[in-house]
Amino acid sequence: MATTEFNFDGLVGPTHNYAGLSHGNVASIKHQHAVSSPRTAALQGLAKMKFVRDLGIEQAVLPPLQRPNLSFLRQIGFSGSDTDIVQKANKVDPVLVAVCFSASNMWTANAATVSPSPDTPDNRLHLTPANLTTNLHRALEAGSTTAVLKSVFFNQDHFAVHQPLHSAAALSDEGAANHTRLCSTFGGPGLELFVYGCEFLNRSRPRPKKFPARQTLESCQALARRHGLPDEQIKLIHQNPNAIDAGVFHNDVISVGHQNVLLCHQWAFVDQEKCIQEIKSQFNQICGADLHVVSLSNDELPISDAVSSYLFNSQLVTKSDGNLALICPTECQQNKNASTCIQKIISETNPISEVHFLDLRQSMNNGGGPACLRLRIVLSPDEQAAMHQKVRLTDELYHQLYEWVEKHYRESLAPEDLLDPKIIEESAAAFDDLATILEIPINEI
Ligand code: SUG
Repeated sequence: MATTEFNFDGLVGPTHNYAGLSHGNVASIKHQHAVSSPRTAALQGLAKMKFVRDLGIEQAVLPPLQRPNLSFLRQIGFSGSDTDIVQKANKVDPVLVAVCFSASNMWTANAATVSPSPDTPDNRLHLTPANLTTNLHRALEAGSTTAVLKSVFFNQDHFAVHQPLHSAAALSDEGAANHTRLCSTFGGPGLELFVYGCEFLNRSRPRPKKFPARQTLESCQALARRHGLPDEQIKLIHQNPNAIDAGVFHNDVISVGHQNVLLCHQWAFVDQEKCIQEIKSQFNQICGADLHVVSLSNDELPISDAVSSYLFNSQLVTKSDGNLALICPTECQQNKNASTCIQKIISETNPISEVHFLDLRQSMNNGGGPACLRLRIVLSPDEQAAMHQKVRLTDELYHQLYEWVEKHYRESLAPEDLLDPKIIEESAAAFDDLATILEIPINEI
């Protein structure tokens, strides 16, 4: 056993639906009110977890949060039976119902920012759950995600699970989707890139005009301070505001980094050439090696194709032979420019040697590709032994979860189905069973 990277994927919850809740997320808006398939969504997610594990990469699962979130409706003043409050909320605004049913915590790249122990002064793994302040349905995840992470990483000798940053626009934080750790070896020191969409307190700096910047400089600085990261091991990077306005609502829609590779679009960052040079030299100083930067021009991959294909939301993973594999959504195969770029990437001289395409259409329709569905956590052998063991994806757990989905999930879910009183009971039964399978009291969190 060595220090290695685990992918913690979010298990899709039984109320997965298309509500068009995310302003600035092109796919979410496009599929508003479409009929979803929670069962297919969950099985596609499980198939990805199994695929990654079968490549020889450590895989674990994070549970969905219990939905509908009826305590949210009660907290904003609705009263009566469970069924009553959903009906009452629907009369006020159906969006409130969609918010309380959203299964959005499946995108665990937004669960937290993670600094592994080789980077931190107290040699503990630090996690700060994201406050997800920008969107109401996502902001509701923060408290429960904190509780879930505390139950998985309960051992305080090894792990520090912080509280989310204050839920305020100036500290808006969307977690690992805007954070990348580069390194030579997982157990060696890393360079942590924090990408922000705006400087909230400095209005003179460029910011997007059309869509929200979901991550602020102020939150990035706070995260790095909290995790105790030395200045020389962090790089604060300004995301290109025009990219946000083109539908790049998180940095992981326009760049992906893994170990000694950074794959990005030419319009990912402000003042990109200078920024890349700085990242390269900082990487060299910390890791004593060269960083491979693979940059795609807008001629090769127009930004609209980057957004529709989600090429940069692919996962880069290290296989046991040391080569990197790119795990792309099938949309990349169907997009001519994306597929040409991928062929070029794997034939050029860089550590990426193979590509795999996975069908994640159910999640993609809400703007969630392969990389959105996973939270990367580097763990030493002692840390691996100290975390909650039931979340590690074994053959047994895969089969248990597969059967659990088949037993509890609906084949399809239309917007009006959220008003069906039976769905509340069905969902509660699913969470009771899941609590037993994962040995996490997810039904009480
Ligand atoms: O926050 N979609 C999510 C997608 C998150 C993708 N994550 C990363 N890029 N890492 C979001 O916009 C859509 C929900 C709806 O419309 O029903 C949604 O929340």
